[in-house]
Amino acid sequence: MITENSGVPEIASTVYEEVKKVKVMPKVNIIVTGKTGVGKSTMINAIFGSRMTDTGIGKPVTDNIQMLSDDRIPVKIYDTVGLELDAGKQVKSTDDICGLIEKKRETGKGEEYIHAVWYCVNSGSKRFEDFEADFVRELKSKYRVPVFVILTQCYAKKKAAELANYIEEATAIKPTAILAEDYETDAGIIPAYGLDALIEKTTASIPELMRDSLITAQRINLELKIDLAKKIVAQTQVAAAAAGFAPVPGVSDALLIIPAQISMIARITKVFGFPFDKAAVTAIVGSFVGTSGATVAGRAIVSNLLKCIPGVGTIAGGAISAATAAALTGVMGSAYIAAVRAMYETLSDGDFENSGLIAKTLADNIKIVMSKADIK
Ligand SMILES: Nc1nc2c(ncn2[C@@H]2O[C@H](COP(=O)(O)OP(=O)(O)OP(=O)(O)O)[C@@H](O)[C@H]2O)c(=O)[nH]1
Ligand SMILES: [Mg+2]
Repeated sequence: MITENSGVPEIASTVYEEVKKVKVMPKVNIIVTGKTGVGKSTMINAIFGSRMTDTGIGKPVTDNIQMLSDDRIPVKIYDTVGLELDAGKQVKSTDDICGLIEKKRETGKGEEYIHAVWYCVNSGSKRFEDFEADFVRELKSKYRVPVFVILTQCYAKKKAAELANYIEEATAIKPTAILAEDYETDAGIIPAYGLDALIEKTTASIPELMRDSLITAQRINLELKIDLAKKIVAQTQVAAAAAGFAPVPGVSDALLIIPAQISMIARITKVFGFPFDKAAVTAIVGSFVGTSGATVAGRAIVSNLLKCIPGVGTIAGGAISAATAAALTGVMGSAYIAAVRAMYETLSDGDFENSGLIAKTLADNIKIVMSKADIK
């Protein structure tokens, strides 16, 4: 149990045990298909990070379908070998995809189902073929899977608009225009765009249980991650308010809410996809302690959080109301989200694997946020 006199190492150990208990999320299952070379792999990389295509390579499901998955990411991508021009192969490929959807549905387990199909079309192609339109319509109406038509490599928006109109007429689906990677032209660089909208649309049309998985797995839409983190804070505030009512003799009430806050930090960390090893945990706990000294970290955490709540001051005898318990938790949650946000925007693809860098940057950011009283 964490007491007034607990030090950073002791609290960090407790946190670390708590982190290990955080439930593994179910994997959201997405089929990515379209003709060869449209940019499927480039898009998967941009959305989920290179580790998805580097380390997740290679489990053949059929001749035409490969499953990409990585233990650390709650998503399974079924990457299909391009739908070829040859009519025989087209039929084989589309049959394979429909077969996979049916097979997964037959399991009767919602977590196993295919939750979305991303159908990619190169925005530079002259036409959207009839067989493509038929296939997309069939996925939608017969197989009842949310289907998104994606116009890839969209650096010439005007030209792409014509194709988009044609596709919408043929399928009744408004395509999402994307450029997964910056595109270099003689006139300058066209920055990547559109993937955040794709993630937002997809998230909105999959079952709620899978929504958190997709938000966690993707790295493109930071706002969705922040919203999910805020939801976790709100849930924890309810739990903390309840703990505020259940006094334990000899222990400050304020300390009783720390375990709930600990699992809050752990859950939020997972949403952002950071490695959370012991060193990172120790750095995070240490940064909430501030400068007051690591030997009495328990008390220091609480008094640091209290500083940020106007009108509360110190707590006599450690008794806190449910409202204060919720407020303390809110401060810790908001501080952590602010610190993560500041860091997230500066990270590049490979940095996510660098737990030393993550630990240090996060700890520094928490200190900065906590030193300003106006945490929102
Ligand atoms: N700059 C830029 N290049 C892209 C983009 N999308 C695709 N490309 C390029 O287009 C080529 C094909 O992209 P891939 O992602 O390999 O296409 P694919 O659909 O996975 O191809 P297959 O797996 O062979 O079916 C590569 O050279 C990419 O670099 C993009 O958004 N921006
Ligand atoms: Mg590919």
